[in-house]
Amino acid sequence: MSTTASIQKGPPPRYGAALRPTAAEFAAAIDRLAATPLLSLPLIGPEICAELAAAAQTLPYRRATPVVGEADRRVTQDFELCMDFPADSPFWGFAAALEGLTNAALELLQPRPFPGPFTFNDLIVQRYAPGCAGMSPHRDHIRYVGLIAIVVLAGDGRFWHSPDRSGKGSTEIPSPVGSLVLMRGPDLHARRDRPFHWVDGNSRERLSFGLRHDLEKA
Ligand SMILES: O=C(O)CCC(=O)C(=O)O
Repeated sequence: MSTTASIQKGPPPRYGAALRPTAAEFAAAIDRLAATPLLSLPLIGPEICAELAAAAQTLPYRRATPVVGEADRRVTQDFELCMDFPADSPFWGFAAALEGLTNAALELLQPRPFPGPFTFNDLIVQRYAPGCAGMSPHRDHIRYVGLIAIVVLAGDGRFWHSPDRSGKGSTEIPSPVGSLVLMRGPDLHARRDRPFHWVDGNSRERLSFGLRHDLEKA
């Protein structure tokens, strides 16, 4: 997946004040990721969700590859995606604001759970049609290090944490509109394991905004 532009693009980061957690609350969430591989928390209110959801509807989408991986690593994907954001898209400013909150939080934690400052250099909007199959159990690629942030902008559906690729014994992670699912990536808290997770059950169009750091990008 490729989003090559930096989050310096786009309008100034006016979303900072719209993010609900304080740096201390966000630091506490990152700290909890030492013991649990993923969690969710309220991030933004309905007005910002509606604004970003409206911006998401103007993006150029393509269908996700329906099946990736082979045999016991097969993952099915039933959604559309966009990784190609116009320079004036509000998603740049939003990403800059979340990156700012993340770094303010990391500054508060001793020892630092991640070496050096953190950047989100890989952005994606995913659009799930009502009644689609969603995305089967998978782990994010090992090159997405540190923190993985998934912001739910619209719709419904269930986000699951699974012990393995079978999906058996999964636990639902609450993901209402406005929430952030925060997931541990390699190198956070010096861990290398990655959580299995999956999405299903949306009856209304679901929009999510994913932010990652891809080691293979500058
Ligand atoms: O769109 C979502 O809610 C989750 C997406 C996801 O699991 C992923 O892209 O790895």
